[in-house]
This record gives sequence, structure tokens and C-alpha cells, in this order.
Amino acid sequence: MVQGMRTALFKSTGQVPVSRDGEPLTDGQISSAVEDVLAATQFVDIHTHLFAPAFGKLGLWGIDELLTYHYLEAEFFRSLFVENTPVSEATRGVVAVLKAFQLPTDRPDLAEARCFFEAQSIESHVRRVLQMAGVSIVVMTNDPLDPEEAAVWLKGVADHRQYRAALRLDRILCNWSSHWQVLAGQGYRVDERASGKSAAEVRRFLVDWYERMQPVYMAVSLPDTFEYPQETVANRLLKEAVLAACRELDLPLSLMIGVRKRVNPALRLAGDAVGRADLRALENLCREFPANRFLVSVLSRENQHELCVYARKFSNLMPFGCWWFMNNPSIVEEITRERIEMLGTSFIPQHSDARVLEQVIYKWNNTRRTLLSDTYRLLSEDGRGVTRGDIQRDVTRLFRSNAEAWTNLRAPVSGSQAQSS
Ligand code: FIX
Ligand code: ZN
Repeated sequence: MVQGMRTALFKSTGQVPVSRDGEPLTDGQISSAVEDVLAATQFVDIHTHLFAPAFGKLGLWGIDELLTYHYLEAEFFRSLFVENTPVSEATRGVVAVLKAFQLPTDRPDLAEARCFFEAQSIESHVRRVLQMAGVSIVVMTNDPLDPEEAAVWLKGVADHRQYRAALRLDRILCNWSSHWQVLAGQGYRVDERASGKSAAEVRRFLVDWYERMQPVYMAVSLPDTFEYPQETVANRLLKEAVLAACRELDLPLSLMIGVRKRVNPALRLAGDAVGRADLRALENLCREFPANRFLVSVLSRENQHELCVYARKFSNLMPFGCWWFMNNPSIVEEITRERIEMLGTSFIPQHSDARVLEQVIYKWNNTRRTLLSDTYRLLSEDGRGVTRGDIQRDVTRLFRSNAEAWTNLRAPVSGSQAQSS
């Protein structure tokens, strides 16, 4: 025992740096080793709005979808590319995708790009794009109350080894008054006040969709005004149906907190904004439900530090991703540095939130360009030799095993989805 500690001491004081595998890297070698390891490691993309090919037109891909992405709508498309230099994260993204396929990036028209994408078959294109992005698995966002999507699931979906489902609950938890009738129409004894057996019936609904989708987690995006505890239908369903079902099915609940929906309705999907949330709601949930795991991403820059502090207080809380308006390289760097300083490697740094398939290429390229090299240079300067093995272990943990350990990703898909992989 004492011997072990001593060796660790030696290791930590760097007097006789003993690397796990391979020699301690010189400061000059560290950044290229980080780059290599990031490039060579296949990531898990824990939150996207992509759909497996079996969902047909629900899955967006190709140049026209890239250019009508709601981020760009909000940046007024035409003035962006031709009359202005495409310097924003979203416009640079489109340029990066064209370059990735060796397509011209300075043409005033889309003819060549359209021709290229029209020639692709989706199955091989998906494989190629995910390989280019260095992503092995993407987690979808699946809404059982979306009539178009639900129809596909009810027909039975052949699973795809690179796509996993996530059971999205916004319509149930954020808009029950408009959607309870759909459940009632499917034979679940629920009512507008979610009284009586409603919570138990919603729980039954969730278990039924668990069987169908084999989701790796359940998820909801919540407004900046979200409060818990508070006597509302939403909170009663959250407590009695959703969190109960998550415990029963051993699934984490993903909370994405801080959106202000439709502040400019004229912009439709592009009309959402951000608000600083009171994260005491999260504090109360983590404390009141220690048997539930919470995967949390917050939209407001001001909430990022609080989330890190809460993650140090609650082992059932896992921060993930730089969500939406946070997904800009300068902010990703700031958030990730803060998380490493406060949480070490016990968080999930990023997700793409891709809505169009090819977006994973530039969103993960941006992430790979932004992270980590400084972390190891500082450790080495402080006297602990850094090896390639250290970097590989940490990168694997940050971009794969934390997500796998916290979600249902390691569980093989079974039932209707198990046929065709
Ligand atoms: O709630 C969410 O999952 C958000 O990511 C989306 O609603 C949002 O529109 C988006 O695409 C962000 O990147
Ligand atoms: Zn999203």
C-alpha cells in the first residue's frame, strides 16, 4: 500500500516520470500528440436532430438543407455568402463542408454542389460523412408525439448500428394541454389536469415507447423560467411519470435548460433565444432524486459556471455539450477549460446538435481544433510527465466512455430494432 502511494508520489512529482505507456512527451510534442489522438478517436455524438435513413425525408442532408439551416435563416442567407464574407460559425461551416467534398467554395450558384449531392446514395453517404467527422454513433432526437415520426416507428424501424434513439418529451412536459388528447386517443387514461391515473398512464406510455425505440436516454428542453418544485401539471408528470420511468428503465434524463421559445415568431425555428435560468431547480432535482441520473446542458453563458459547481456537488449530474448559442469555438474553449479545471475529465465536452447530416463534419472539426492541448502543457509545466497513453485515456473518456457509461449506449439494441444491423 505505502509502496503504491510512493510510486504515485514519484509519478505525480515528476521527479522520475514513469509514463503509463510510451515516454513522457516534451512540451513541443504535446500539441501534436493531442491533435493526433483527437483525430484518431471515434466520438459518440450524444445529441443531434439527425435521423437514420429508415426515416426517409425526416433526415435532412445535402446543400439545400445546409443552406436553409435555421442558424443561417437567422443570419439572412443571401447577404451572407455573396455580398459578405462567410465568417460566422454557421457560414464557415457550409464552406468547410463544400471543401471536405472538394467542391468549389466560391461559386455564385449551387449547380455543381447540387449535382454532387444528388448523386449520393444515403446509406454510403452516411457512412462516409460520419467517418469524415470521426463519429461512430449519433444519438437522434425522437418525438413519439410527432405524427410523421411516430408513423415510422409504429410501422417498425430497422435499426442502424450508427444511430441510436433518444425519447424526447417536450410535448408532454412543456405543452401537455395541447397534446394530452393524442395519448387519450391511443387508449391511455389521461386528462387535461393530468389527474387520477394520468401520471401512471404517461409512465405506461413511456415504457411502451421505450420498447419501440430502445432510447439511450429520455430528454426535454426547458425554458429559462423552469422552476422545481412548483405545483404544476408539468412538474407532477416529471416527478411521477418521467423520473419514475427513468429509474425503472435505468435511463438518465437529459435536461436542456434555458431556451426562450419563439421570441420572434416570424423567424419560426430560428426565432428562439436564450435566458439565464435559476439552476436551483436543478439543485432541487438532483437532491430529491439521488437514484436518477441527470445529463444536463445549459444554454446561457451565465449558467455554465453554476453547472460546473453543481456537478462537483451531485454525482448524479453529468454536464454535457456546449448547446446551440454556446456552440461557437471561442465559447466552447472557455466552457471546456472551465470544466476541465473544475471537473477534470468527468464531463461530456460536446455534441453537434446537427440538424443536417453534413454539419457533423465542421462541428466536430471545430471541436477537435479547439480543445485540450493547453491542458497537458500546464500539467507538464507543473511537473507531471504527460504520455500519449494519458491523452488517449482522457480523450476516450471525454468523447466516448462517459457517454456510454451514463446512457444506455452500451446496451445492445433488441426487439424490432435488432434485425438488420
Ligand atoms: O431543443 C433542442 O434540442 C435544440 O437543440 C433545438 O431546438 C435547436 O433548434 C437547435 O437546433 C440547436 O442547435
Ligand atoms: Zn438539439
